[in-house]
Amino acid sequence: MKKFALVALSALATVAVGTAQAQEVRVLNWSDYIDEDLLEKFTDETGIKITYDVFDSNEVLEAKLLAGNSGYDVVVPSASFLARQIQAGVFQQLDQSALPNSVHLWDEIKAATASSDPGNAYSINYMWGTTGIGVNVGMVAERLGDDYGSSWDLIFDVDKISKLSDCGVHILDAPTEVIPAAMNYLGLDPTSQDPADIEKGGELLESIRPYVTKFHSSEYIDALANGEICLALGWSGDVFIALYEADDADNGVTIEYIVPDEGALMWFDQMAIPTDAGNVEEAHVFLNFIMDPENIAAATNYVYYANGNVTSQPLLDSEVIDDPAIYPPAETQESLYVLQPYPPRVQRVVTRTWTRVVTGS
Ligand code: N2P
Repeated sequence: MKKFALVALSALATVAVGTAQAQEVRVLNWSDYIDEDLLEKFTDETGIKITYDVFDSNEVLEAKLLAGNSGYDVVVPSASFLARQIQAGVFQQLDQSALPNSVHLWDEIKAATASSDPGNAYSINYMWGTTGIGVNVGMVAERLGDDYGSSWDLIFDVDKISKLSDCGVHILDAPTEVIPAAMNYLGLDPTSQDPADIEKGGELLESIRPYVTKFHSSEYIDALANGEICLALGWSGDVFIALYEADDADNGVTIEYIVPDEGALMWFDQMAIPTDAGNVEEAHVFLNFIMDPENIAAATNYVYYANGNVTSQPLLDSEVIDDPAIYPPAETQESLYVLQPYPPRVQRVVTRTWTRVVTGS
């Protein structure tokens, strides 16, 4: 009898351990986008194991999601891509009752993301930012003079970029962000979905292509910080990571992030749960953890991107919340534009134009 009781007990224990181990969440987020200590904190607090992978392209994420069975429970597309993915049935509606921390979300950002995700039914904002220019101050001043300004002409004026080519230029491999920036520089509406406008943006990009060292969306952080390149068309927080990396290394490199005078793209990265996610409950626990003001403040303080959580703002370092290039004041916001998703027909024009720019064919 005693023996039986022991066996039964150990069977129970095995079941309990088995259940605890099965609790996991698989997250696919942008590279260089979180303080890894937060992931440890999540597992410590919830007992849920986390698998965390990274990507650096909306197009690559979209291909994975449309193929189905991505194996992920939480993914982070930009809002302008999310809208099309919702329509394609890629995501499930969030269970709001499992997300009490959503009371901390910032109405202004919720209003902006609602145009891609009506009622914010499928996603929560993780971070938002701008697509602008990272500059190595010393190297650029040496070639263009101290008054090199804050215009997109650093990238799009052949006369300027050709003088910077020798110190290294990276441009994001992000067609739906870079082509509209070129259109904007030409005085066209950057949000235009007219193929003729998109092709004009492409032609401008082809004219500067000989001076571009690389089209890539994450290597520029270290390259800027080490002084390997002097100019990058990149994302706000990434340039700030490079800025503070160089500062810490005390390597003589000074980096500046510019929101160009002519205006820039303001984008929103949204956390969402795929329809075929295997760990839906745990995914909600993760989203709720991210919306805890203390946690999202720690993430923002680490990656220098603004977030969509209003309660987190008093917890932000002043070098973040008070920097107009991270949390742009109203007057800067007026020059920012937001992209709507391209219908498939126009998306194909964007993709074809971009292939021509990058491969020269
Ligand atoms: C993080 C880049 C995310 C911004 N390194 C692009 N949506």
